[in-house]
Amino acid sequence: LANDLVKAVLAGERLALARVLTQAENDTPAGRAALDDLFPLAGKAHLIGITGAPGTGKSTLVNQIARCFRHPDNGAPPRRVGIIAVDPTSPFTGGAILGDRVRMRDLAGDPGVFIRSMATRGALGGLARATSSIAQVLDAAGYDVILIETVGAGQQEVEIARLAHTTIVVEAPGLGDDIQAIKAGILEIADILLINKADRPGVENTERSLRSILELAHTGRHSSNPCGVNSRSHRLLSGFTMPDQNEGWTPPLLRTIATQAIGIGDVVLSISDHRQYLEDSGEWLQRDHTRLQAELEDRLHATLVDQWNAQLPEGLYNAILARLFDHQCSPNQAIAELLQIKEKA
Ligand SMILES: Nc1nc2c(ncn2[C@@H]2O[C@H](COP(=O)(O)OP(=O)(O)O)[C@@H](O)[C@H]2O)c(=O)[nH]1
Ligand SMILES: [Mg+2]
Repeated sequence: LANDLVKAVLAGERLALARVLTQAENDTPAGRAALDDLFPLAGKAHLIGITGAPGTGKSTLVNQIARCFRHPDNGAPPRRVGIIAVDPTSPFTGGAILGDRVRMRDLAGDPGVFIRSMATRGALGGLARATSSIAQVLDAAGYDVILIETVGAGQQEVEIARLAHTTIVVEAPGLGDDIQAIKAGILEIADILLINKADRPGVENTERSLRSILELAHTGRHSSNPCGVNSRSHRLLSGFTMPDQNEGWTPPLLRTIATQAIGIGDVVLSISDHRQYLEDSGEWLQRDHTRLQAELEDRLHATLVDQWNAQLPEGLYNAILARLFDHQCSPNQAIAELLQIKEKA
């Protein structure tokens, strides 16, 4: 069945694509089988993350950027565009998702565009995993450019940025900009920095504070590890040196007015400049490899924990946890005991 569905996806059937995406997102056996079949065809798409605080205009920008890729004004062939809207702010109502659909309505009916909205369910790692699966399916299905919109909330951005070849950070005037930017700590992951809503008062202030933060961030590049792996993966990745992110690339700071389609051409130019830079420097491959290794290890961790959980005698975990709470055993002793049981089983 997975195979027929995969054939339909490759034949360009949108309903089949939607079904495979749902299965991949939910990590069902059928979804995994489809991904196994599709994976050899993935690895060509340009993954572009668009991140920033709610209301900065990300969805409007995504809509405009997608239109630019669909209707290039330099005579280049149109690119097929996949859009993944990740919205952890509305897991229950779906309100924001509906809003995004409305904002992206210009693209509706274009067979070269596929829009996928996701709500988060549960864990952070789960979201990154599901987003990655969805990107792989769209990539294999022949979408050249995949725009991934995420709401700025800190750690989440770093996780999703690890997925992307190019990360666009969106700011807007009047959102308590500088403090917000520092707090979110997402400027360091920016390959392209946008000040959207440039029609609003306060643009100069925003630009000034962003410039100073940007300079700081890039002086500290070598000591920081903006797209580094989380501590959970440190052991397996310890022999793996992170490339010096963005050495040789200075993130441009651009102004846009997404609602009037102003400045979008420059954004798309910067995107293709960045792609060129990634390819010339070898970073394109490095980023791909870092991403795949991180995904492998993330899934490995999850699988091992699941397997271990399945073997664990009922109630043992809680019993050991209670002893830990009472300081009758240390965390390390608790682990030793939990793993010993598994070996005996
Ligand atoms: N004045 C102004 N409003 C904008 C601009 N871009 C987006 N908006 C508006 O800002 C609101 C939030 O936009 P949206 O794209 O949903 O932001 P998101 O939450 O970051 O995805 C909407 O009402 C947009 O119409 C802009 O450049 N200028
Ligand atoms: Mg949005």
